[in-house]
Amino acid sequence: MTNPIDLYYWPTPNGWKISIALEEMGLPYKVHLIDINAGAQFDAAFLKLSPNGRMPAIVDPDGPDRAPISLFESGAILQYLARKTGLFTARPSANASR
Ligand SMILES: N[C@@H](CCC(=O)N[C@@H](CS)C(=O)NCC(=O)O)C(=O)O
Repeated sequence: MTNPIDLYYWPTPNGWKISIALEEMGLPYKVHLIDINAGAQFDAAFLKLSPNGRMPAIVDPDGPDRAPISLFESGAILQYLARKTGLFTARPSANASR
């Protein structure tokens, strides 16, 4: 079992893409709501994770070389999760944990 991934999320199609991927990949995760209607995407702490001021973003405490990594942009997050798990990709897993 890997440590939970932190998912910075609001229920929009871009947010759903990542929550669906995490569910289908069987990865544990914790949801942190980023209320984009209230401007939470512009909070300084969130901008450190997602400098373009958009959700979704993730922090994986078990990134490459077991070091934490943060990612933003849903396409980049999906590619990272696919490579981490070896699921939904034709490429071999670089960091298989399951
Ligand atoms: N290209 C980005 C787009 C993400 C995006 O547009 N997020 C929107 C919600 S779906 C957002 O955070 N909007 C807040 C804003 O623009 O202030 C991705 O695929 O992750």
